[in-house]
Amino acid sequence: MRRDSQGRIHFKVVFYGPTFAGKTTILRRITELLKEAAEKKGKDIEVGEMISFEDRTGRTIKYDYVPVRIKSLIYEVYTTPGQRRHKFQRMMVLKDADAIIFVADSENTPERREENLYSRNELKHFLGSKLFTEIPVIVVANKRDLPNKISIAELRKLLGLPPNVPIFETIAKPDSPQRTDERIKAVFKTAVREAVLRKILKLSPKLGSRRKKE
Ligand SMILES: Nc1nc2c(ncn2[C@@H]2O[C@H](COP(=O)(O)OP(=O)(O)O)[C@@H](O)[C@H]2O)c(=O)[nH]1
Ligand SMILES: [Mg+2]
Repeated sequence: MRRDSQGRIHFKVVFYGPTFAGKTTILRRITELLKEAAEKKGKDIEVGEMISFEDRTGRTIKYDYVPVRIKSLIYEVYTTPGQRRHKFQRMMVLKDADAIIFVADSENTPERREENLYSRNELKHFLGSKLFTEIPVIVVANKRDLPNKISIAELRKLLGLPPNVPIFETIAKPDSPQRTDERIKAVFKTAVREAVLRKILKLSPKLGSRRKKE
């Protein structure tokens, strides 16, 4: 979270996960959906242009980025490049994240399972004990349209997720008739809500202890 020179508060939301899981595709769809909402809701929502740094095959090499204003708060949304060799770049994008959206690939092959696990372990390595505590993580199982998809129970076990962490099942593929727009919206809404809530609780610990007792 940071405050700009005009006093506006910015939150940083970062998409993380293995290469090819669908991070860029999901952010692109979120941008489109928010633009539709902005047309309807007028002054409450403002969406910038999404910037992407990709190689010739469409792989993210630095990050994707889109700024979004909802009412008085600004969300700066990034994706990380998933290929293993871009580790340093991922660390830079992750810096000061207020919420993370971890996108796992549901394809059930040994290679993709291994990529999911590698990415999850790397995130743990970067964030240590802050993972799931200080920094909220929203977990997405994308590509639920695939016939050979990993079961949610197996994915939960593979990623070692605490039982209270939900998994959002999505289909983001642009030409799929099954595309799960509502679920994709819910992923974004949950991420921004968690980012803001976590900060409020941190700034007023009394409120946090009251919340726990309830
Ligand atoms: N089958 C299927 N393919 C998807 C889905 N979402 C994205 N893709 C495809 O997966 C590939 C990688 O997506 P991309 O967003 O570039 O992945 P990233 O590396 O995580 O940013 C692209 O060909 C997408 O069209 C999905 O829900 N189902
Ligand atoms: Mg990408």
